[in-house]
Amino acid sequence: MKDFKVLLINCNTMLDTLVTAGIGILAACLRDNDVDVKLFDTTFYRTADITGDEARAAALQVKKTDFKDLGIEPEAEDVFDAIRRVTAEYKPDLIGLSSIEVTQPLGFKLLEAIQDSGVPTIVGGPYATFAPEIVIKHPAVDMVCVGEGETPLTELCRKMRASENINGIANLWVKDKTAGKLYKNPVRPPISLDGLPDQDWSIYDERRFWKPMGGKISVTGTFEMNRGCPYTCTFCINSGFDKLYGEHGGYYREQDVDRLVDEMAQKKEQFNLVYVYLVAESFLTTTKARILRFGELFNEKVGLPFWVEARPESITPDKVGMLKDAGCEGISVGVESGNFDLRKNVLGREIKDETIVRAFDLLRDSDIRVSANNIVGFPYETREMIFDTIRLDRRLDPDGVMVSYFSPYKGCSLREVCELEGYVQDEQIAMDYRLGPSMDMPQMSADALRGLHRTFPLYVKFPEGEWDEIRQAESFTPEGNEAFRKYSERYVAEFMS
Ligand code: B12
Ligand code: SF4
Repeated sequence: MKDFKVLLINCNTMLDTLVTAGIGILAACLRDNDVDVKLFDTTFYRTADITGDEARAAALQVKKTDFKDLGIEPEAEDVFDAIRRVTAEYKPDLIGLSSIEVTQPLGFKLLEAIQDSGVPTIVGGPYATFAPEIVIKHPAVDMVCVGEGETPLTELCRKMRASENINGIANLWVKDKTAGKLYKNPVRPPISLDGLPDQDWSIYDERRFWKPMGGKISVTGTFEMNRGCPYTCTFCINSGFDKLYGEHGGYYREQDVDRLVDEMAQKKEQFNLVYVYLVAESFLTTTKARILRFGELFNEKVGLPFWVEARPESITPDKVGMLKDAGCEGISVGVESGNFDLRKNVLGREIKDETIVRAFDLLRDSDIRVSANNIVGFPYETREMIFDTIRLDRRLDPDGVMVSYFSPYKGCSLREVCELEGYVQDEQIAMDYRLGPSMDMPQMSADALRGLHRTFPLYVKFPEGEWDEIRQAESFTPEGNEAFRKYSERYVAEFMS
């Protein structure tokens, strides 16, 4: 056992199995610096009443998955007893919590449960990055990592091990409880992705690679192809990263394709992967040469089905051809809203309807499965505007109709607008966008939005002549629920089997 030990906590939403690239990379960086790492993973503990996948199935987005049938069941042990037990057994020198906004409340409770241990704690991830002043205030938190963690975390471990002063480490906010001081250090330039080690997956339970898909399990690996995105849509965290890393020339970087495919090939063998999830938030927004190179190498060395996300204007005939040749099985295209003015003026996406329609036409001619990603519940968005999205989706006729609630997460520039309008408070945690709306707005109440959200796919797929009946299914009365139940059965039979 090495002489410096870090307990990393992956504070994840319940039974969302897909692994996150960030933790695997952090673990590898620590290991390369001779630090011992153990992972405490909340994924398989009972931390919620309903899983994200269950919520998605109830809103007609994905096929219903019975996790029990797939051999995935929450642990019997209480998550707080478990973290106390693991901390007492492992005796770490540092505890590093990785969380996002929706898991931050659980993260705080986990740190409170082990506060007596006296082990220093550091919190990282998107919420810590964009709400450091909220996170550092918590009595169980000693340090916060703003932005990328690879270099600051390893520097912290090196300094702690050597008993050196840790107050000046770039990216870190450090609380000195004895002196009653807070050190807020600036963010260092973004790291070169080519210099990073491969993800260390030895820290994970093998069930973390079991991703339910279409009612069965696929052993899936997550790989980071790009970090960030060249765009800055206001509802997305990349608008925040762009600002945070502005003085360093921005946040977007691309991973070397040769290196990435080599890592995939090696992990495919080691972990028996059958599916690949690529972290590339706008996969096709890059050079043709890069996609071509990826396709050739991926086919030759990996040859697994994969799924990508793309912006409509990046979808061109030659890029679709390249995707097909590379074995791409599914693509999610960001439609977001069907109202051009809202897209342009509120969301920062000046994309014409015709461009979106052309993209879907191109994809229809390939045999790649296409989903339209829609969002409802933006500030200023009215019922009529949501119907613009429904009408646009009807023109697009995608295989999958995905609809999420807009959640004003910290870091997204639209969060600031929502706070100014008083729709959300500074310290309010925005909800998981599969589960429900975070805001009750004058032009769109939370209840009205819930009703439109659950019926959205019905409006898209069923004839307009049935819209009056579908409208009944928007209401949460016994009659409304019964109408929704009947329509759901039809929808699942006709469009999801
Ligand atoms: C891939 C991805 C997923 C994957 C994988 C899960 C994951 N958490 O990575 C899947 C599809 C499962 C997923 C699901 C969800 N996601 Co997601 N996801 C992403 C995405 C696109 C990339 C994440 C990534 O791999 N980045 C690359 C790695 C290297 O960066 P990283 O994880 O942030 O880690 C770095 C730093 O944050 C820091 N760090 C992280 N942890 C720690 C810990 C310590 C101790 C330290 C020192 C540093 C540190 O160091 C890391 C290396 O530099 C981001 C968007 C984005 N650009 O961040 C959204 C994002 C993280 N997701 C988000 C959300 C909301 C969700 C869901 C709730 C959505 C949903 N309803 O399905 C679920 C929840 C699951 C969960 N608990 O994470 C939000 C979070 C918003 C927020 N402010 O908190 C983001 C930011 C997207 C957005 N809306 O803008 N997601
Ligand atoms: S929404 Fe998509 S295209 Fe826009 S900034 Fe985010 S990842 Fe990029």
